[in-house]
Amino acid sequence: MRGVFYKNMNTIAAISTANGIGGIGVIRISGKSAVEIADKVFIPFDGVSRLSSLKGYTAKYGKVIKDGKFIDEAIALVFKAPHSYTGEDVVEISCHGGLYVTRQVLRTVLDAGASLANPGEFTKRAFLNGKIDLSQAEAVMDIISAKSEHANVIAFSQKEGSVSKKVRQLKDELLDISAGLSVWADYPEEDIPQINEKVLNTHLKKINEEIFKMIENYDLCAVLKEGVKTVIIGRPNVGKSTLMNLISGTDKSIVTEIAGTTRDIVEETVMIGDIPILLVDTAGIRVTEDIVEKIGVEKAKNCMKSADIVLAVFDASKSLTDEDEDLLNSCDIGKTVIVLNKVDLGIRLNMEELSTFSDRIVEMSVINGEGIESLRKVLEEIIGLSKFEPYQASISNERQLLALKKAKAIIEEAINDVNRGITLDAITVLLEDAVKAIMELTGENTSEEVINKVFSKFCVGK
Ligand SMILES: Nc1nc2c(ncn2[C@@H]2O[C@H](COP(=O)(O)OP(=O)(O)OP(=O)(O)O)[C@@H](O)[C@H]2O)c(=O)[nH]1
Ligand SMILES: [Mg+2]
Repeated sequence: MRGVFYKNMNTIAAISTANGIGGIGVIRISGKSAVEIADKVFIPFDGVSRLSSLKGYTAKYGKVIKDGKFIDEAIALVFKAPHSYTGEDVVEISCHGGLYVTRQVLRTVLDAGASLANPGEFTKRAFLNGKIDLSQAEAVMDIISAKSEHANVIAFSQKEGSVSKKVRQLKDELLDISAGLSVWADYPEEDIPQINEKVLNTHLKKINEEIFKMIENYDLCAVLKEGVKTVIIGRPNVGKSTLMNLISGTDKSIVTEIAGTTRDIVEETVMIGDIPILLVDTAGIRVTEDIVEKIGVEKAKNCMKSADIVLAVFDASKSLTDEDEDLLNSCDIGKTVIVLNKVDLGIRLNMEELSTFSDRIVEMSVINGEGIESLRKVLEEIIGLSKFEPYQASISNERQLLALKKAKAIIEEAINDVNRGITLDAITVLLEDAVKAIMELTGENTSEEVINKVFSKFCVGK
């Protein structure tokens, strides 16, 4: 379907800058009448030229007018098809970034004949016109929403075509194998060397390994994009809220020497190094008859279950209590970091006993800001940041993950079939299905419904 729509699509316009007050606001117009429509509303100050007489990549300073009335002064930038974001003729009018004025300029452009763009319609046109594939279009959205350097690097490498390239490579390899199989199956009487099942198996396994690596990298990418839910837990008064405030650099959580100060969930998004963390402070866990505190304790326990990482805080200056031990027993140690706080008061807690639960122990004096660097290192290690290769082809959403999982399952079936001596015809069919699944990543084999769904998540103007 790509490439077909180009000539027939109407001309669309929208405000492409954020919905708010800014230094400038950009109204983007795209389609075959973009320049003609812009000419109706924009008059260059030089008094002679028209936008339609300009070459691509040219800007003019002038005024936006409506029915002869001055709306704003602006710069119009002309792009000529196919050398534009959408692949169509595009005019971008940069005016003053006030809420009222940008809307007035947009209204003027719409009155001159453009239709209001749907969410993501500019990027959708770039896709339909073959400027970018679906994985690159999705990367555009990821770049816009990236909250950290890592997330931005992943999105940018996808936008630059890392996934597209990988898809092409895997597709070519699978098609090569499948072509070899077909030739052999179709012309058995010809003098074609017999397919060596061992070689075929090795080849398919190598492809599957590459797909597996992409799937594995996905979890890490998701973490870097969406943030890691990290819950601070421990019995009352061990310094959980002090830790929350130290990491977040705020005094959002109330700190007092009274046990049972925090009774509700307190959340804050923070960065540790380049990792976005959704940090959650909770009520101290203890047996209590206080109705409000009881609810807080229940909430804390639930939070612990849904956390990616648990920071279990203990008071180093006191022996482990029964409450501490209960807590340790209920922790999923694989995702737990033991924070041994208040080391400034001396360590009275039995370290040997504690280390039977986990060797991931960070000594801290949170009140003095000590130990935060060690905590950061341990967090990076748990998240697996050292294994992360941002420039690898990294998929970035569930849609892409599903397509890859589908391809992997099909190839596994093919490998099993080869081992069981199933006819090569049947294996060829499986390999063709695997190619189709892989092509879903780039949108070459994706239904219109899915494509529409992808673009509906964009904002208007992108
Ligand atoms: N000496 C010392 N005191 C600390 C340290 N960290 C916290 N405290 C003190 O311990 C007390 C309790 O701290 P909080 O952060 O409120 O403890 P909490 O675990 O949130 O307590 P609850 O909300 O009641 O569960 C306060 O008086 C803090 O100043 C530390 O590293 N050393
Ligand atoms: Mg607290």
